[in-house]
Amino acid sequence: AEGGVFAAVDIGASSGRVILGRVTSAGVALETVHRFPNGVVERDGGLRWDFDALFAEVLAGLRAAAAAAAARGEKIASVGIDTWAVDYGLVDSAGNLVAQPYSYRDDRSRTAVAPVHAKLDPARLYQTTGLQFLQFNTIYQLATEKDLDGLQALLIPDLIAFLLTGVRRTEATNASTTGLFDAVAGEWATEFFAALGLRKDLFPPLIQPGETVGTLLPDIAGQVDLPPETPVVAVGSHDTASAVAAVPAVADGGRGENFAYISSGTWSLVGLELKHPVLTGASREANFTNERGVDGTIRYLRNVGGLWLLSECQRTWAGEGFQPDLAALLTAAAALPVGGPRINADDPYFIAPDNMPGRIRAAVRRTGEVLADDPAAITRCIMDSLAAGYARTITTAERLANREVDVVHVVGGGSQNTLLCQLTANATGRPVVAGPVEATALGNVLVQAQAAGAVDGGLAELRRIVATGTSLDRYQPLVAARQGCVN
Ligand code: LFR
Repeated sequence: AEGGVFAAVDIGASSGRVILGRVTSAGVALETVHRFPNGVVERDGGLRWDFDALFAEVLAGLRAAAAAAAARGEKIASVGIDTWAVDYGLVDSAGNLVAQPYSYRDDRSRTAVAPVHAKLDPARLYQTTGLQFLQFNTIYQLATEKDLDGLQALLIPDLIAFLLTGVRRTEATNASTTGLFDAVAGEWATEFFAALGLRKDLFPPLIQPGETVGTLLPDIAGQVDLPPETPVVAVGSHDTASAVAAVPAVADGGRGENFAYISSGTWSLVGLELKHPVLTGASREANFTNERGVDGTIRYLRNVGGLWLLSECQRTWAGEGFQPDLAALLTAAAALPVGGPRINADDPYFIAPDNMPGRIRAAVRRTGEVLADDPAAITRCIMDSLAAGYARTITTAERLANREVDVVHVVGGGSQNTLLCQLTANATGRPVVAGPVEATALGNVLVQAQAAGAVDGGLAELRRIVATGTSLDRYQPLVAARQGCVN
């Protein structure tokens, strides 16, 4: 590959992978060399991530990447890491992780919201951080910690990078999800640390996507069969930042495409890319976030519920001995009539795991309707509710940011869900362009390629490369369906 070979570690809430990305002018060829499951585990009185197991999988994946590259006589130019946001591990001065990190799905942070808001008014928090309110934002999780003396908090991708290199940094796109980051200045919001009694150096110093964290520790290099001079490069370590960087929106006739994006996986992250944050009261009331993207962009978006709703249903059904194949389930759901019951997919009621079909039916009951205890009907309800949530969110984003959207890009796992994509086109009344499914890994690889000097021209060039190298599916809105006549 003339542009270089890069290893991407990409871990989501339900699975992780290590991918080799070969960059050429014709696009990026991805080779998945290692895949492993992930999920929250009940441990020590809370919902946590089994981080030790994840880190062992990262090492196994890097070893597989080294072998795959060596087999072709290639050299891995660098390693980049992305995961979900918000969560952190606590590390002592000797560099040991003191406990397995809590998951944002653990309920403990809910009770910390009021005490934090008593010290810092939510309006003031929003004016500085521009962060949407989610009960699990890092700021609330930290408020539940009893003793942070002598400990440092490392966000999950930063923790992996630290264990690989021995260097502690906080990558900026992910720092912007903590609730302790100034959206305008692009720095830590030092005054909030003081107000909450947190040490200024609780998190390591910031690093920007494209900068080098460090090189592999000799012991790690030996374990994974890579040269110790292999750099770990900071990418958009927040998975959503990497995914948005790889949205294949291309400038058309000299003007940028007016696009909205939906990064569709466990969550649906729905919004716009902006140059400047929107910190108005109306934006706060609509609970839009101003998270940082690569190249200093702002990801102006909302967390709408996601395919978590469906994967949790499937887990419950499997436990009851019913294991429908996803394609069959979606076909049966697609055959049901339009206008069925809906839920509010972003209700915090759906954050925790377990008995999702029952909770969805209960939520429908509260709207005065009835949802059959039938997997196809429940699946259809989830899809209709997500599509309605996307449409509402995009319309609100247009109003709040004073922009117009011509096209909706869906990237990530959900881009393969044809029912959801068609319902999204119908609900938004805009064409939907679906793909790539591996946007996060592509964004990770391309930011590394840019850092290596193999790609030049910023986000626009990254997106052109993705668009050139991916076959995209297009969906036109069906007007009749919007009027409730046919599917
Ligand atoms: C998506 C994501 C979202 C974040 C949620 C929790 O994987 O990173 O952007 O809000 O997970 O961290």
